[in-house]
Amino acid sequence: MDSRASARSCVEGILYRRIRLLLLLIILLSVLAYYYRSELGVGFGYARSRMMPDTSAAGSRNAAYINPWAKVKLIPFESGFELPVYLTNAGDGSGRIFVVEKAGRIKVIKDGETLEEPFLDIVHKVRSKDSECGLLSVAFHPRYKENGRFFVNYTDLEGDTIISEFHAGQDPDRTDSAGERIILKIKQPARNHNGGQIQFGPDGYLYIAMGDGGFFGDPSGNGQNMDTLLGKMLRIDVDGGRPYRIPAGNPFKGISGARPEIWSYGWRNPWRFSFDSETGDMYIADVGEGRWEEVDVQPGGSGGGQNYGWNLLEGSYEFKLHDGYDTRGLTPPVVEYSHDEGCSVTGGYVYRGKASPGINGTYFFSDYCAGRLWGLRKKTGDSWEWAEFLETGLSVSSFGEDEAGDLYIIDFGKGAIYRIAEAGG
Ligand SMILES: [Ca+2]
Repeated sequence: MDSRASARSCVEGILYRRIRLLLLLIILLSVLAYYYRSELGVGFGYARSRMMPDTSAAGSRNAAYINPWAKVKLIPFESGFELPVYLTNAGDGSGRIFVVEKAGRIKVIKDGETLEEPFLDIVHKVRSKDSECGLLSVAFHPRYKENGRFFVNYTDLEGDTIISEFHAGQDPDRTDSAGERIILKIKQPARNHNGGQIQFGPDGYLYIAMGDGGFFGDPSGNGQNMDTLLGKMLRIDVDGGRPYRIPAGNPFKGISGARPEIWSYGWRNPWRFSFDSETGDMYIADVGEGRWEEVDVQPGGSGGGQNYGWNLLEGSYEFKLHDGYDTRGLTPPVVEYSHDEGCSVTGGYVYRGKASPGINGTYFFSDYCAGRLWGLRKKTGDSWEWAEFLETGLSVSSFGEDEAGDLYIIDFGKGAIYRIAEAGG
């Protein structure tokens, strides 16, 4: 072999190794991109158009899509927040609004002004660097005014879910983070699908939405496994017993092989849910896998125990349905939309404020990628209609409600909050 040929083969060798390295890098990046295309981690522009199945496996109670029944606008309310993921009120007559920042802070808006010092700061306890981890929500006890108790949901430094209680301090706008009492710790197998919302129901019990624990497609089948709290809606009584008591009416209490905390099951990642303050109906927005986003509605006083389908179904369509499975026992969504229209549903609230009568009874929700403001309302019986009210252009992480029943929409990316109001009214 002469020196030129040897140089060439050497160059070819280097080139070959580089191509191999490049291919490996592309494969690695693709895997990472897929893994992180999660509920709060947009930006990879993953495939939006998918093959759509032509038949629903679970039957349909799907809402009819119509023109909006009112004109709605967004009024800039407050900004300057750092990755806000939730907003709520304390129900204590103070009129304050509490904004949850993902890193582990709760800020207070008082008399229209954001206080510099946070209401709660647990940044040192929270793992927030992954897109679906962090301080995810706060719920004030229905008698917060008397007892000062409030509850948070966050991922701890190991990435596990913590539901814990804090107590208001001397200064009503500041809380000592040392006074934490952990109510529930739930091991998380992966960084994604941690659920997020906690909320007191009209029955005074604390509801906790738990995602399926993550990875893809619910590999352990947690959504349908009654022996785990993952992939479930939980209901606990924080007023009786320590750390909590199982309410007498919980549907799986006393059933062997089932965790008594379970209120409903078959959830993938119910990031946001709420109760209609007038009817007690529960609205749950469950984030889909690769094709279907959904909103489910459970009538007030239903008694719980419903199976919402995951991972047998995604939306009302087959996902990992066993041969011959009778889907009649599964509760299909009221609204489902494909990934041609969004990527991750963000559940909101039913409007029951006084200021905008044209949207009374309308449940507002959105999508983190698409930013459309949708409304859903019940017609008669179990028939529903939904409509697009606005194209907001926001990356909607959550909605929130103040003491007057006014609703807010949160832009995660820009850290801004808008109030939803009827336009021209
Ligand atoms: Ca479902």
